[in-house]
Amino acid sequence: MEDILNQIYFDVLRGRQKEVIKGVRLALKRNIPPLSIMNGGMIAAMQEVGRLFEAEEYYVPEMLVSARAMQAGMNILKPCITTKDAHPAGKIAIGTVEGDIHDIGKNLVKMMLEGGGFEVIDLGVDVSPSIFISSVAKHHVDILAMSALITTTMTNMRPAIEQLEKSGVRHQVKVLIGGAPLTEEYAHQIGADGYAPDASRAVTTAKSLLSR
Ligand code: B1M
Repeated sequence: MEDILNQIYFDVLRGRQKEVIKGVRLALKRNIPPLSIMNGGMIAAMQEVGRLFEAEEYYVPEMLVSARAMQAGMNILKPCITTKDAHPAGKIAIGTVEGDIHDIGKNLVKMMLEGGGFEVIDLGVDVSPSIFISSVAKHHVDILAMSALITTTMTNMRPAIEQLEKSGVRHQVKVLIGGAPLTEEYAHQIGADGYAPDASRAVTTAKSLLSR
């Protein structure tokens, strides 16, 4: 198991898309759990990509090819993680905040939420507060989920929550936030209802928000 995960790790790190696809298929064939492939192989590699970028050993093009390789691997894993439930646990609109185009984490959270029985509307990336707000009325969602990966874009969550209040729809939805630079404390500061540090905890937090 270690060998295959290591191989996937290095293939994501080097941005070798075809090899990642082959590696993930092989790992599934050998009954390695999808979440181990995700966490032990691909997410670990993206963390290293971030470290190399900070150390100026990787630049944006390298980050991008690694991101594409990871996305290709996630596409293979998706059917193993997601389910379509006739009676969804709730409806969630998810998006990456304005100014931010990072979507790997957001897509992973989406996948896990679907696996947890939620119906998920994907608003995409660079989502303005007004799009978040209009999704509440348009899709009748129970939860608005916002992701941010950059310290300068996470600040766009507060205006979205403020606009929800101004539009008079704040009471209709719970707000869940997450992304690498965020914290529980920040969630309290901006008036969000919940914070999750990773995709699995996004599912448990979403469920607990709806049972309150
Ligand atoms: Co960017 N980038 N990037 N990048 N990038 C980071 C975020 C950075 C930390 C790298 C670094 O310096 N170490 C840094 C931000 C620094 C800061 O905050 N001040 C950074 C930068 C600076 C930039 C640019 C500005 C670079 C430039 O142009 N000079 C630029 C910004 C573009 C923009 O958004 N406007 C940029 C661009 C890019 C690429 C396009 C090349 C690419 C993204 C491709 C894509 O997403 N389709 C990219 C990548 C790949 C990264 C790193 C290397 C990896 C991100 C990732 O996918 N991680 C990243 C470094 C790092 O994270 N170590 C970095 C894997 C993913 C599974 O984890 O997204 O954290 P993550 O999601 C986790 C949790 O955070 C959580 O669950 C997920 C998994 O369990 N989570 C939630 C996420 N959303 C959630 C929502 C929830 C709950 C949990 O509820 C709603």
